[in-house]
Amino acid sequence: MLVTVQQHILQQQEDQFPAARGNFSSLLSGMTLATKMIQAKIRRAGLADILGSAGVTNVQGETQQKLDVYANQAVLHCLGARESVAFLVSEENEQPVTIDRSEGGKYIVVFDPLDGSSNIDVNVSVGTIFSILRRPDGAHGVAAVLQPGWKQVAAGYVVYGSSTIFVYTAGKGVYGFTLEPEIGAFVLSFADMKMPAQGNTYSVNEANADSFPESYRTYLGRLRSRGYGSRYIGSLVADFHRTLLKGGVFLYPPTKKNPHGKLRLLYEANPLAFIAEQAGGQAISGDARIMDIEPKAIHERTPLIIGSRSEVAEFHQIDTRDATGRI
Ligand code: AHM
Ligand code: MG
Repeated sequence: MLVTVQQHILQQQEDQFPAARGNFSSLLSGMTLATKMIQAKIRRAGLADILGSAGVTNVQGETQQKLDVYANQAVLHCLGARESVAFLVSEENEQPVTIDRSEGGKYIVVFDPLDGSSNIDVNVSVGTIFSILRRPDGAHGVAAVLQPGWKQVAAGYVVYGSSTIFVYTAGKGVYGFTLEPEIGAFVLSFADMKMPAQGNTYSVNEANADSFPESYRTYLGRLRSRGYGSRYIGSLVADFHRTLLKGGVFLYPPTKKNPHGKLRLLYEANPLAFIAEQAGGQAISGDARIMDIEPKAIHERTPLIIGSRSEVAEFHQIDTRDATGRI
């Protein structure tokens, strides 16, 4: 019999959060509803007038696509109605969106509504990424949101690819669900996902290689000399999803243009790091575990090295050696 994401989440809630009284599952089902709305819109891109730029830039100074705006509104709308939510923090909003409730919500949801959106116009996979945190007692605003990744209660992503796949962890393994279009439900298709301990590809924007720190260039040279192949889509969710299934490593190093890397700690690196670790992989920023970093700002960026245990460990070894000058 089919297991839907709703059934699975309810089961996990009973096992893991017996006191949650439906709050947590209601929150995750708000997220699945939003992503179904987003995927329906994406499937119609090219038919309706929804491709292209919305004519404005977001807080990161990036051009917002019409679908960025729609996806952000869909998540705000679907989660804003859930009682358990206190704050919503989006890549597209400069400040947290506070859900004003007298009784106060218990959870904070941090998300990238449409990752890789510059790929939409050319029909390449894009995604949604989210991270769920507990609201510290009585905490408000930005201070409530600035928590290290190890405090995440759950995290997940959706990849809008040749099929639509929802992957999440609530700290007890990683589960993947495929949207069954006939019944409109996400159905369990990947139980207890494990990342291979080693792979044979690396994934990085190699056009920036001249401005990577030395340790990254040494590392990539070593992988190449051992016959690794290269795969890079330019949509983090899609590149990560492949790495989760096939193994290997994804990197976004510091570059001349982006000295702290390009990817955002709270709603890109942390949720994917949680999933990677739950699947037996690792995620570091160079010298630090991603989920140990104490964030200082909501839209903070971090270098990211994420993937199979073996490849991430090898990078760490080279990076540490370079930093200390020891062989
Ligand atoms: P976005 O969240 O604004 O779409 O930007 C993040 C995207 C990631 O999906 C992807 O890994 C990265 O940007 C690609 O960057 P680059 O074009 O520099 O390789
Ligand atoms: Mg993104």
